[in-house]
Amino acid sequence: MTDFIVHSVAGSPYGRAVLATLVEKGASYRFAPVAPGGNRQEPHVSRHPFGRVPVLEHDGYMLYETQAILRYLDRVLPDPALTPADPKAAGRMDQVMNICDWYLFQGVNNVIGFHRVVRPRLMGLAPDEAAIAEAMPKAHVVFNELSRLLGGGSYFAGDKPTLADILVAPQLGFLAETPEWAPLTEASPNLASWLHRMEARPSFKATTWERVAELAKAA
Ligand SMILES: N[C@@H](CCC(=O)N[C@@H](CS)C(=O)NCC(=O)O)C(=O)O
Repeated sequence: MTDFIVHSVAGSPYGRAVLATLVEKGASYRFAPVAPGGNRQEPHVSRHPFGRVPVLEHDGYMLYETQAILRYLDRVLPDPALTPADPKAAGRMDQVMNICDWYLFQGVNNVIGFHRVVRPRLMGLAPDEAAIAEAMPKAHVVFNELSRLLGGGSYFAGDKPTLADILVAPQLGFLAETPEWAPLTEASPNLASWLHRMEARPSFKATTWERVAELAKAA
């Protein structure tokens, strides 16, 4: 039985974090594609008044905001745990998740990833080079800080992946497709190795843009 419904679009990094969490948990789910441009129209705005994706539906319970969804899934599907038991490690996980939302997505991925990947692929438009150049100083700060927090560890909050790794990896996966990736990771090769580690996981192989587009087509 499919317990979980994920309303999202193929290619959404936040949507991918939800799907990857469900795969990590071994849960069955249904992908419910939001039509192109339909995120700001009914029926989607009744699910998400801010017109974003993803939205999780579980037994009639509706939840948006990816961090809330990931934490909810970790509570209702406790095995394997994706939140460290140790308070300091859990604090680090929460910190990295907030860096993702406040600094990595806002002003970095929603500019560079949008102009380099989304605009050309979905809209057939050329990237705005000036906007990308303007986002680079902030991008360097974010990459340097994520690299510092990761240090020599395998994952951000211990020796196993947590919700932080699952939230950040789709965002960096997007940026890895851009020419900005090489200068951004020049001083932070640990982030590039970490991304390879994350992308090798079955949960990330199962949730690439192409794989989710297939799910959307079959829905
Ligand atoms: N704070 C939201 C952000 C979600 C978000 O911005 N999603 C993007 C796709 S990755 C989106 O819906 N963009 C559509 C738009 O802005 O029109 C969350 O954590 O779920």
